[in-house]
Amino acid sequence: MNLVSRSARMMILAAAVMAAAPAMAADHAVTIKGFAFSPATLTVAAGDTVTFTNEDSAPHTATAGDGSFDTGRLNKGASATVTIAGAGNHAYKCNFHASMKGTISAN
Ligand SMILES: [Cu+2]
Repeated sequence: MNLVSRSARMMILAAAVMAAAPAMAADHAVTIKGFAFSPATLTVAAGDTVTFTNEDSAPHTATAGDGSFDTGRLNKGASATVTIAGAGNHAYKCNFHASMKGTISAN
């Protein structure tokens, strides 16, 4: 076997492995700062994860109204990663501050 054919075989093998593997879930970031979620609206693919990080001194949560995710209490500097399993629009809020709202739309 010469080097060219070995290289071609490796490329074919790699392509086959990539095609067989399920789509990789992406991670998205939401920052909580100044008593607001940023970005407040976010579109993801179902199965993706979202990491919420609290940069405020006050504790916050990101709690979906439909129960699909909940970070629980995030103290200053804390973060939590949730999986957005279901498609649709998931409105969420902070359990401690009713004015803090966001929406994650999953396709
Ligand atoms: Cu809050």
